Amino acid sequence: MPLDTAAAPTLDALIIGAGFSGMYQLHSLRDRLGMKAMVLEAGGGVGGTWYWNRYPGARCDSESHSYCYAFSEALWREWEWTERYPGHEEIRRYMNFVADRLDLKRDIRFNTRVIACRYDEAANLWRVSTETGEGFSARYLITAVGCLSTANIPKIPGLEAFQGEWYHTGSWPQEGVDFTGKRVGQIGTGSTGIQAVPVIAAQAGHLAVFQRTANYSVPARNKPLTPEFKAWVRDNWAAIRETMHSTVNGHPFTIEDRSVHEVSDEELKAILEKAWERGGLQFRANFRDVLLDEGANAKLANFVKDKIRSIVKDPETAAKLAEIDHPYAAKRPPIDTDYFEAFNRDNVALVDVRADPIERITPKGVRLRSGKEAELDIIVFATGFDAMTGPLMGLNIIGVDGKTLAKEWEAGPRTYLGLQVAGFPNMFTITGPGSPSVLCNMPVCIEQHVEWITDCIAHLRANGIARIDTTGAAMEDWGREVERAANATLLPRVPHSWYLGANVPGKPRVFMPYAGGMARYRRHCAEIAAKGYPGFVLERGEPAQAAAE
Ligand code: N01
Repeated sequence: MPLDTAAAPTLDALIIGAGFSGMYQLHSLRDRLGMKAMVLEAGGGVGGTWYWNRYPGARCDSESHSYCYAFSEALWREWEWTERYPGHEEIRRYMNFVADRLDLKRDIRFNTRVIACRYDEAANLWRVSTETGEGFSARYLITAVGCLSTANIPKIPGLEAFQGEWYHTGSWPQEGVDFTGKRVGQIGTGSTGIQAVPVIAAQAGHLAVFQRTANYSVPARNKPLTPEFKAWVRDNWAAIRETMHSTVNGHPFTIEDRSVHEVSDEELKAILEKAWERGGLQFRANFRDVLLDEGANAKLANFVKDKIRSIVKDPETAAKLAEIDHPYAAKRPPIDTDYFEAFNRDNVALVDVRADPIERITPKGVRLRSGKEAELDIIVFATGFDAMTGPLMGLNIIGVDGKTLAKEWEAGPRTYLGLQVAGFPNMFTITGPGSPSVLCNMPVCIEQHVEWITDCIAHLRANGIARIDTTGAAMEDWGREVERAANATLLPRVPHSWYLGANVPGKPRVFMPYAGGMARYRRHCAEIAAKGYPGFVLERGEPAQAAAE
């Protein structure tokens, strides 16, 4: 494994990843604190997960005016979104706009994949190596690698001998894929698969959708934004930001303070019909107890199942699509544009691979246990990600006394606040396991983490502190809080959820994100900083900074 040489540049901070988090972290450390910072990015451009996610129908489920940076009113006012939900091309255009506006690209090394990070205790530096053999060293290491960026490609025997083409949605070819007239098989019906089906179906000769777990979905009701709405967004930065900061999931809408049980069946139906017409993730925000109370949840779940049965014309297909085995929104709730409607097309077939599992991939297609074989030209894996821990494991991180993050997390991730891991000093993990991350509108939780880390580093530099680490005890305490918060909801009750790591064979089953809500988490982190960082170990020392070039 290549290691850096003595001639390698010494930086104050090295940031891995140029998505929402890495870009804002670079801006904060370089332009606010005056530090020498650099971003290493595997992709050929900015965008992080959006650099790779270019599959048909790829679009964010957060509304565009909330899926952007909110730290600067100037930036906010300069950019105008065109649709209710931003498509992947528009998100990349936005990320490039921000990178250019803040002059970030000069400190981002693209096409540079990090393969190893080692803490050099004697020098109190992180030494980082890349795939091409380059080495870097820095006082602080900040991982900005995202939560959903390591593709999960199931190990189905025979894939290597498949004679057609195959793709994973999370690393889609830049030039796109031409489905015209092709026989396509899509494996996976999560948020991604549900977005892709109608778009692929409109182009392909035939589409077979391999469904293992039936899923809820609510219409997105995407639409172009009106000039009035755009003007309202531009002029209401402070109020929208305040709402996003005060809500559980960092979205720009609040959760109604009423129980499903408080309303009559007629009222419930009227509320849900209206919410269905309005569309989007706020469907679940009509009641406070959707994720807290099984009975309340079942009423919403039944409403969605009825909708599925009313949309899908073939009763057998409708029954399979509506045979959902988990509470509504206990897995990440998808939203869609004509997903269920796609099954009314003559060229779309649902294949129930829970009843008849995929046995192998043959040179010609996919064979099921029953012996049935679907002949395919293209297989699309919409099979999700090795979420939250996968991207960090790919960095091969080694801390004090040669301990590896892989070994430390053998039984599941342990962190303090999702921000630090004991024995890995001066390393911060943006949206790490144990933080709200994937349960929150991402830019909101990213901004909170970046700002907290920046304030923390400013504090260390101002007080001559050379090393910050956390302790096993702090991680234990926080782990208990993460568990308590999860168990107060219906979220951990889904055995096949990626929140629990259950989608990756052999991965320990630990509920990874913090379910206590973004607003509560934000207050807690602020309190920790205000009290002088209890739970962290701060060591004085030579506050060496990177040499000027
Ligand atoms: O992945 P998933 P995703 N045989 O893991 C199936 C975010 N996102 O890419 O449920 C057959 O949810 C698997 O079946 P099962 C969002 O946070 C955001 O869709 O394990 N099937 C499931 O149906 C989301 O939650 C946006 O039984 C197999 C599917 O593949 C996260 O990304 C847009 C299989 C995987 O679903 C991940 O979503 C899209 C096998 N061997 C996604 N292995 C935004 O809006 C897996 N499956 C920002």
